[in-house]
Amino acid sequence: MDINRPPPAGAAPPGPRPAKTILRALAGETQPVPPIWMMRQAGRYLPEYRATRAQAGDFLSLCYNPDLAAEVTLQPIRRYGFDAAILFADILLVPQALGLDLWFVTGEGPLLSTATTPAEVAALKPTPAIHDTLSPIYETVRILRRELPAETTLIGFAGAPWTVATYMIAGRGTKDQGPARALLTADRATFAALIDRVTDATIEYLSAQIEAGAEVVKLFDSWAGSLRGPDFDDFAVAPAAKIIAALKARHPAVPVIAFPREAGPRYAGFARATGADCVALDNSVDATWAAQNVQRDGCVQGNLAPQHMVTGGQALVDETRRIVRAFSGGPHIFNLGHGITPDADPENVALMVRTVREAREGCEAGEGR
Ligand code: 1CP
Repeated sequence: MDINRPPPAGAAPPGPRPAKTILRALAGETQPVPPIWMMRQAGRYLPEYRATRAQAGDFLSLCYNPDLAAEVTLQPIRRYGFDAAILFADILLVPQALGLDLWFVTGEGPLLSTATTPAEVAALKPTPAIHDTLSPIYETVRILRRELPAETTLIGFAGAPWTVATYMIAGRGTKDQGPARALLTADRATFAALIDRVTDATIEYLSAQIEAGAEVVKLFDSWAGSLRGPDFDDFAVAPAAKIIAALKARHPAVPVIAFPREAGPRYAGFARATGADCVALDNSVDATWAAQNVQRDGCVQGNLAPQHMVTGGQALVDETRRIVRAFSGGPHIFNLGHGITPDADPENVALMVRTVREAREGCEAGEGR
């Protein structure tokens, strides 16, 4: 067995070598060609996605329609042959399942009713009730496990409690997470109670996705970078550690990817502190630094700037090769540093996939070294 890194804390006990490339990377195996998928790989840059979304009517109807949600999950797999599919859903379905109102307004993003007072947090639905809203998502997972190619890994996901709470507090997306940071300062007890409620719901939501067939789960903490010092420990590290410990107790063989976006130096040690099997890196992180300071603890995922999917050309090829090389000494899953944007050119995605998969031939020929 070609496992050349110690498994991360909390990793599954040694067993037979997994067949799928992503699962091998997550088990700590260094592969000559890293497996690849892409954050937001289903989405508005694809004409076939726009057509299915129009058929569904609106974004939330698409999320809650298992046949159509499975269809848009499969579209990028058919087009590019990615090594993983990510369930089509959204992190804001959990606040909705906890009883908040949620709308997606075209051009404006999400709008929610809020939970910022002790009474409003107490009025959120009890955790087991989330499945009443979220059961169509589990059906999407079951359809996908039947329909995905045998070599493709299915990734389930949820937002991390801090990122989800920023929307439940502000009622919308915010640039600097100001309203959430203000509540954290003004009323830490209410803020912590909200984080606890989201943490418990996330454990049950991800467990249900795993029971329906998700093979890996990812925790998106897109706004982790706005937490500083002890707040990062209390509200990015601690909830992730609690969720991962609960999932590992129930589903020890299922790997977890954590994405504390813009954590900067706090990426180092994040896997050890939370028990994550893999840390996803945003594109502000230098790959050479991350290879030394993050990949030493296990698998990393990332981290090409999404802008290359808009601009393409030789810069895309050079930067893709540089990232593959930087992480070639350990377990790596190639990905973007954040989600692909709607103005991306689908041809550039194809060029990225080709470049990653040709990287080995390039290395053997001595190119790009
Ligand atoms: O108009 C449309 O069709 C909606 C655009 C869209 C899509 C395609 C939204 C609205 N959500 C999604 C799907 C989605 N969201 C997926 C599954 C699809 C895939 O990855 O292929 C996933 C994993 C997410 C996760 C998500 N939603 C995050 C975390 C990851 C990240 O990008 O940082 C966040 C922050 C959201 C909230 C959200 N949902 C949608 C929008 C426009 C936003 C962001 C709002 C903001 O910027 O504050």
